Amino acid sequence: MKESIIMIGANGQIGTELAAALRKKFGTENVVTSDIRQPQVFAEGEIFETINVLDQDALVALFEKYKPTQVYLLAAMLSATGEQYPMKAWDLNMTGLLNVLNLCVEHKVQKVFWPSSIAVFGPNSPKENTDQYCVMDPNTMYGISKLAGERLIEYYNGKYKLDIRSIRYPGIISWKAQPGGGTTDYAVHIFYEALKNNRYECFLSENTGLPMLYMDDAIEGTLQLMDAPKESLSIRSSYNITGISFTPKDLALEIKKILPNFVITYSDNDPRQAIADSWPSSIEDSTARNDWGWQPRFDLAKLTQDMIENLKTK
Ligand code: AKB
Repeated sequence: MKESIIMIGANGQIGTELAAALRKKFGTENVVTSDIRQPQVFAEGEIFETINVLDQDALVALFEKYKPTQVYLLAAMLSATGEQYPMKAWDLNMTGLLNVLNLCVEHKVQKVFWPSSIAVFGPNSPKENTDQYCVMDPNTMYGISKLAGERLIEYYNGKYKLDIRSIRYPGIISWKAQPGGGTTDYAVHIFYEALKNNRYECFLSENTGLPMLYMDDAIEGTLQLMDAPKESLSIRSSYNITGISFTPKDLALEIKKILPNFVITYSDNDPRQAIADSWPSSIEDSTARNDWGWQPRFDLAKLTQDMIENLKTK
């Protein structure tokens, strides 16, 4: 059967690359991307609609026009910006999700993807190898909205049989599109600054460990989850997945192996430190491995090399 795919919030770090992967897999003519603003680059044949996910009428029109079989909802405000604008974060992350969930039920959409985050964990969650199920007490508006979203998608799956699938993304490292407004963003900015100025002032302290994932693995994992047979999915909230866990110091040492003159310094008193301190430093992902064969390929050395090679020629 021919797919009709809609991605909402497609211009961000993940959307940019996930949309490209979906176009390659399903055909450019079968993937409609949308965002609140036009993308900067626009390839021939790509279909784009300017949509605010909070605009109910515009969303209804989008669904009626394209009659989607699959929907990817990526529009969200991330952790650091969410702390600056908590009410806006709640509204975008929750009202946006509910708007899309209700339309997906109404239009009998076959499969839906919505990303959660390691931000669903909080200060009382285990710090190391954080389990799929454990104490979850997020203390950021972003984390609270993601945890509420997880409860909602499981509810919609049970009550309306909506086949919605989700991953708790850790920090995502990539070179094609920059992240914005997150706490894990340092792990991307560091590469730009290392290549441009040979130095980087990190907003997190040197020993702040966080779970991370290279974009290639994130995209492959997302497509794999969306392809998995329904019966194999034991989690209907959101799956823990991880690639590698490292600290700013570990990453700086790896960069120095390729750029020996690179210098990292650390700033004090950045509000993002408290967010990072409330999150796990590593997470456990055996359920994703068992249910749908999750298996990351990039370790710290490989991702560092790939980032530097690609950014040098960008
Ligand atoms: C953030 O830092 O807010 C995001 C995330 C971990 O969800 N990258």
